[in-house]
Amino acid sequence: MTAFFNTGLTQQQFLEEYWQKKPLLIRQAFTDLRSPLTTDELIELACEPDIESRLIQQNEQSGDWLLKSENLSEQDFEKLAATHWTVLVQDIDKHLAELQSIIDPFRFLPDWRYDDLMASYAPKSGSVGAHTDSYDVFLLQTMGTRRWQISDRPIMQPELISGLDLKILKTFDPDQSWDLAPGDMLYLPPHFAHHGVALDDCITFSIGFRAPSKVEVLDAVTNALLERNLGQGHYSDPKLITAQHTHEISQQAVTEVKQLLHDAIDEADPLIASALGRLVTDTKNSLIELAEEAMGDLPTAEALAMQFEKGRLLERNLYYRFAWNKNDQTTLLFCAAEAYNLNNYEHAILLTEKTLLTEMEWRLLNIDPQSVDVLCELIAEGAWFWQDTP
Ligand SMILES: [Mn+2]
Repeated sequence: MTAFFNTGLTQQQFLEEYWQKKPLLIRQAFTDLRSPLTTDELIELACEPDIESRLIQQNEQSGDWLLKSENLSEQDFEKLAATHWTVLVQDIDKHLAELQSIIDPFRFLPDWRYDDLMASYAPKSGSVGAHTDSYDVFLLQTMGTRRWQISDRPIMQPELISGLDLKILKTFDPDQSWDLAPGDMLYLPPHFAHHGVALDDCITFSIGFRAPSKVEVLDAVTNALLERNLGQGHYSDPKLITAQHTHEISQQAVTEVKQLLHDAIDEADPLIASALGRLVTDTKNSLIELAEEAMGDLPTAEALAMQFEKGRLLERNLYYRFAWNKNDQTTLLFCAAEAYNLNNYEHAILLTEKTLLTEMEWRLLNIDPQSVDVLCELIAEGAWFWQDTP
């Protein structure tokens, strides 16, 4: 049984008692934590054109909010007040590979549920306002102190301040308030209102987990049916009765259509795992350009063998998402919204969990030409790339 930080809970107990159910404050989840990045480094990342970031200011007098989410530049930061602003940078776990170690203690949660590590800096009184998220999140303080106020139950249909680009609650009555120091961490299930205000210069890491919505899954399943020319059966009504009014859509017809939808989902049953895998490994829009920088020609197995013999290493591209699924017949590996067939699920583990492939892993993969083909395709895709030789 693996411990869940220093809570006295096992990871399984955390899942049973808190995950998606209720908040959990963990004092000193990370002991002796020193912020892995400085304020200047964070601002520098925020100003990179390819990196998704936001600058949020609040007018101290009026309380009005101002959001800038594109083309952030150093000049934006020079003009800021001493207090009441915050800068947020998404996906820093991918931009700075060394931050993967912060994510490691969360690997007991399925990777396909994981979204990103967001870092935010705020001087005193900086905040993004009280809000809810549809995400599970772990809020880890890495520098300074932030006061988190939260509601102790989910708010499913929050009333928002209108006319803002930000989703800020109209009213917020906190039930709890905690001051988080470096190393302290707060877990919040989806829809729990929260409001974090910097008490001094502070950096907070948000380790966020996502979940697909019903319509996203429906869309993915519909596309899977269409690709295979399935789901083509039409509505039928062999028990039709005479219409009283010729333009009426009867309630009976609506019931039949509902059944038609259920039938379509049943027909899609063998495709659901693949549709889900492709959906959840789709590359984030904001990361596509960075991800595809590593794209190249389709290599041959012989070329791969030669490179590995030279001692070269293949590195996994952190901008891509990977997942796999195994049933009685086959193993599917997913990457960048594509599905690849494998004979061997152990090879799926290698190709999705390892960050580096050496000649040793190559020898394991090379027993199955199917696995080698998939690796070749992943290299062409840029999902695995040759590390520069020093
Ligand atoms: Mn939030």
